[in-house]
Amino acid sequence: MEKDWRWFGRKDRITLPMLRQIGVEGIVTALHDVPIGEVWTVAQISEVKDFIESFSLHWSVVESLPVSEVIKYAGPDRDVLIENYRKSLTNLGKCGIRTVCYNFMPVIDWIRTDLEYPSPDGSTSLYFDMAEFAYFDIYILERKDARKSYSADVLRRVENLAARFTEKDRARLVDVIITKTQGFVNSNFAGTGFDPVALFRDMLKLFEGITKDQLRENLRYFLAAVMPVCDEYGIDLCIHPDDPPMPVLGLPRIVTSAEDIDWILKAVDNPHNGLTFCAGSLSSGAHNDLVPMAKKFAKRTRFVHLRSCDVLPGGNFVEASHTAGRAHLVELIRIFEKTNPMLPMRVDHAKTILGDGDRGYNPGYGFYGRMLALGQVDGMMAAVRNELEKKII
Ligand code: DNO
Repeated sequence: MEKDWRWFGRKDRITLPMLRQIGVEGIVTALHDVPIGEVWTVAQISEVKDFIESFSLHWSVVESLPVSEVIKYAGPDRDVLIENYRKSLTNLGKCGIRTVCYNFMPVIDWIRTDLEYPSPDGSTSLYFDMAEFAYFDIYILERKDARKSYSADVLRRVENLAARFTEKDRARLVDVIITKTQGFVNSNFAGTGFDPVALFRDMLKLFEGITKDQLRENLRYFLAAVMPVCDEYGIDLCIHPDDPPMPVLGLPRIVTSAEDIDWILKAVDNPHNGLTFCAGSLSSGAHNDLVPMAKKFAKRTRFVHLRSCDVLPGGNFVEASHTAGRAHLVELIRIFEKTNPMLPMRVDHAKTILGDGDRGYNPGYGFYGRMLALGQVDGMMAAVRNELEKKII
């Protein structure tokens, strides 16, 4: 697979010359400053593309071209927003960019409750605690009927938290779940000058009454409308799984399992309707068995995120090292290398090590942690290529 790296643009303190030295081949990035729903112009895209190329790298994948909430809940303006999306895809196509990742998670993208969960070795990892998340839902968002979404055991743990949580703990949860985790991937929550909880509540209202089936239909409608542009320019649009892969905050989620992915790929059966195989998101759901999933979907996989999770009791999970956890990255690499050795791949999040946490990087996107992970994955890929050459596998 092609060794790619998520780079957050000129403001990123990890520079393109640094990436060249560690063997990165392709760049994954987006026009992070363009608000969701606005058209990406050829001028804006070319400017970033030329900058990347001036360092002898190339812009391999767009992550993400975000889908407006209006499209997800099928609001009255959805056709206008879909037309804008088609224009952005056209402009990317004109600039020669052929792989575009997106997601269809309503309101909230990826979710963690702790960005500095300590490991015995002194490193830290990204962590999800179901009870803390339920506390956020019940006691901070105060969502109506929120308690019905959780088991008796989780609710018991929530009451324990409620008995001891201070204002500082509550503020930390809002900061982690909304500001720090969403801020850099979702321009709806970027910047300052708004009340994150109030905004969150307003956005949740937009999806009141939307079922899983309706959300699926809204995705089908969107895909049917954008596929002709993908066909014209040869663009692979690849949906990112929901992270974590389960319904949250009373919202449906539709990219959580093999059955969901199968539905999406069949609903619009076009090779440009592809998958981002995010091993990290999928492995955080105990119901997902990644090796058979990779085998089943390898042919429609257009982009790979390599990362692994350990699922813990009570619905909690922690991001593991790239050589451990339940994702079985070496097996996944065997499958993807065999199917398409040119597939773009990035290592995704990694552990925070060696002072990465003090350098102002986006959570999960430190330098040393990802460099170590890339080295581990590079080694696995080299071994797998050797097996393939010798026809061992
Ligand atoms: C977080 C990421 C996600 C991902 C988007 C793709 O680190 O994995 O934000 O980029 O969901 O659309």
